[in-house]
Amino acid sequence: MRRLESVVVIGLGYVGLPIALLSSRKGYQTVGLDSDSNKLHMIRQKVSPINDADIKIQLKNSKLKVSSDYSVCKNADIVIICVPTPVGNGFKPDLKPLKNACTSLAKHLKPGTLVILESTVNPGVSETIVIPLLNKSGLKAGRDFYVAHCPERINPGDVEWNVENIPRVIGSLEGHGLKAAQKFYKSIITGSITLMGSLKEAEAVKIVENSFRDINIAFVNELAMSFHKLGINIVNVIDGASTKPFAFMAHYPGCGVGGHCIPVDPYYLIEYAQKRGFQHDFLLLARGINNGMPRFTVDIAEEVLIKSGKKLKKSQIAVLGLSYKSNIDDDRESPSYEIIRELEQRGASVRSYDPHVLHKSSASSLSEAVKSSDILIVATGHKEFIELDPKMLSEQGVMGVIDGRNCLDSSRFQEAGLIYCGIGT
Ligand code: SAJ
Repeated sequence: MRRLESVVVIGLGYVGLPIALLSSRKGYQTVGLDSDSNKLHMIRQKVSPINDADIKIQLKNSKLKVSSDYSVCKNADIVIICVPTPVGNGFKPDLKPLKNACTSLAKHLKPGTLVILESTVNPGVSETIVIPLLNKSGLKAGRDFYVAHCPERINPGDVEWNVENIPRVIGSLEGHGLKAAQKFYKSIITGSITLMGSLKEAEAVKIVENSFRDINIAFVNELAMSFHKLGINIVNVIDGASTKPFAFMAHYPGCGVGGHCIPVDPYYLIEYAQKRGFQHDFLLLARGINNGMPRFTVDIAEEVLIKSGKKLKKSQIAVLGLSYKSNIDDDRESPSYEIIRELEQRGASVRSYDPHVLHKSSASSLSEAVKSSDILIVATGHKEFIELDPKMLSEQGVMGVIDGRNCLDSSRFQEAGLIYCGIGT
């Protein structure tokens, strides 16, 4: 099989840009394709549109070309689709970006091209959505061009696992596509490559690994709500259970589950199975528990206020943290926004502050957010919040801190005379 030389990556987000840079660095003539002209301008100026130290460095020395013109696919041996696959209203999967990408690609697909889908989709999407749209090119998948699925596993903020060393799985419509995809990934990554028996199996792997995480988080979140009433510290219990060297994997409770993966991916499987007559009660139950954690967090804040003779209505609350996980600027599906909505619905006035998401913070500084707040809710475990000075808070009139990520040292706050309440601690 001749070495495939040229690569086009469609979608230059947190998944597409790393793989485009890697492919270019490994010697492939690589063109990144995106519809966002600002993003293309930044990349041409060697400025990273994503806040990732590694990407910033790679971009500086990269020969990656970028374009918004799908005709570049005419010269591609490999096209990697990395467009977003979010969920819309009612948590219904939104495949519009994927359909648009396939429709545009079909107009420029050349015989022999290997099309690899990296975006997360439910089982069956490659065969029932992607391939029919690409076949509109007049070429036939599996005969004139090839289709494989290699689900992305980018983990934002992870310093250990990156696009080059993360193990991957690959599924394909048929043997040639599978071999060609395996050969490509083998030439650019150091992580192991596992071949799956079909496109559907590869699609299911990603959904299952992320649903596994969601249900385990729901398990400890339910325990946290129970132990809150039982006066048992769930974090200590999880740490104790973690001393068992086998058959236990620690997850930790929090004020909610955010991000573009964990709270989203299970809905893909739920909807796909529902359409075929199976109800994933357990996945739906877990999603319900995790979606309820922002409300539980506000309940705790209300409990603390009532204990101090105050009401949530008309109280001043500071919500610290808007991104969905610590020390990154990604606020997609962040539970912080649910917490803010819930507080305002119950009549509290809210100031929000996140140094990583300043443009969406209502306060321009930590001190402005904290000033004359009755309660602080730490919704993201940013290092700036872990370093909060309890004495300063107490002097500012703060009476309580709700630690939505169980990330603070409770004793420091209690010694300063503040009421401290974690999630299940
Ligand atoms: N969370 C908890 N408790 C936990 C773990 C996470 O409440 O024990 C919350 C986080 O605060 C966050 C959300 O869940 O709001 C998601 O956190 P995450 O650590 O799962 O971060 P993600 O969304 O970046 O998930 C990615 C996923 N990677 C891919 O899909 C390629 C996921 O599969 C990884 O397991 C995860 O990173 C990881 O392990 O860091």
